[in-house]
Amino acid sequence: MVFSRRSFMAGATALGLAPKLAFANAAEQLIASESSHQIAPEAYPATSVWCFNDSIPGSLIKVKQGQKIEREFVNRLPQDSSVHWHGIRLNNAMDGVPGVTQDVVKPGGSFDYHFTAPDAGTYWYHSHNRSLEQVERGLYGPIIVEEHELPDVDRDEVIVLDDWLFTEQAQIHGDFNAMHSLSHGGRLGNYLTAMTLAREPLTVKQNERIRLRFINVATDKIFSIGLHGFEGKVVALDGMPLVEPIPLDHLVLGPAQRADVIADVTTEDGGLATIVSHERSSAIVLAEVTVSGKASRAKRDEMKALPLNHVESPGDLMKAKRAPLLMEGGAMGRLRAGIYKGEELSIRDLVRNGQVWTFNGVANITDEPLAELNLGEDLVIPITNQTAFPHAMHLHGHHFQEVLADGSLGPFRDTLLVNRNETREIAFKATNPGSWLFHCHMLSHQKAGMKTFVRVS
Ligand SMILES: [Cu+2]
Repeated sequence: MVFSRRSFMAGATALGLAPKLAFANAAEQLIASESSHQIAPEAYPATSVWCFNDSIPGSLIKVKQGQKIEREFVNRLPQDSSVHWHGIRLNNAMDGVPGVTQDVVKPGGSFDYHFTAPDAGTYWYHSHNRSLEQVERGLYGPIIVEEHELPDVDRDEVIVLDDWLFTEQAQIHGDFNAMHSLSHGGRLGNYLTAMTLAREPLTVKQNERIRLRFINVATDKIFSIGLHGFEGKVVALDGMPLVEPIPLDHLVLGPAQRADVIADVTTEDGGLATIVSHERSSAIVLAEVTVSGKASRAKRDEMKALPLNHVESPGDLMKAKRAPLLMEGGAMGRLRAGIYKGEELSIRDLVRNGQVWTFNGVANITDEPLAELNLGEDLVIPITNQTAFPHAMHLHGHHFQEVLADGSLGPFRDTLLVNRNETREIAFKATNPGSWLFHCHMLSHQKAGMKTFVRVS
């Protein structure tokens, strides 16, 4: 007789042998706690952080496509918390949004998360309570959902991009209410990192083919990444494989966005390849990659696209529901007044409540969704950014597509950068029932008002 581990456990329970064995079968834990890690160069002290499983980035969660992810989240922080599984099309009750899909998890409390990961790709998890503070302090980690058939690469590396606002002693600056950053481009840091999971510099071989999974976990920074000494293609965005991989020039990643790159190392044996961040008037080297030795094969075959995930596109957009979203507010914006908690407030009173941004004239989430949808219905959201800053709009529970100028649909994404004075249209088929947050993933902007939701029933 063949039986699974689980059925054996059930049998053991029936025989009264439970406690020890059942415990061995419990979900793995994801423990959020205070810790200390060397983030800045060695000349500086270690940084006090909050993180998952005592690790920055938090421990890797890796499953095969279609498998379950099960974690007992344990909160050992001095604050309420929760975990959001960014980009995974999961069941609503597991989405980790306090006040919308669950209650906060109190200090000392725990919550069992369990869901299936239907799509292969690069995702991440992070705190979704007081996100600006908790994500900034280090509460994030990568998720890899592996394809059934792995692409032909020699190695697979996660690169977590972060932007830290440090004090002179390399401690996380504790002012999360600074109105200047909330009302401008968000909390921007003074120390950039591109971290591998081992937090060690990479050593590669010439001609090696590498998959690099970039995840921008920064609270507010838009990274513009350059890769020198690599030749390849972007094969996936926000987890979802691209039908046509795009040439790797430079990579713009807004907060929460991901890009999978498959590239060959072109730097000669003994040289250095680099990953840089393009800043306004300079480029900062985020990582030096040592090239040592030569991979046996000289030149590889053409890079192939990854197998597509099965996400349904919206149908006839002429018949779709439309829910326009107007973004206003912020510094240099035109906002005079806005609704907050059901009351019309002047800009002065909004600021007094820490609110400076509105969606359709309303600051922060209310009981009113942006759109009510029936399961299977299509929604188009024209997003008009009338502020002086870019915003990274993230939809929970679904991937959407941008409606391009010629009417065709762009790649599936879960987060879209909308620049100032732009109107961009996104569309998706409501395939997942529940209340799904739709918010700016610049966590400063989210905190200061940019948050709504859609309801699918
Ligand atoms: Cu924003």
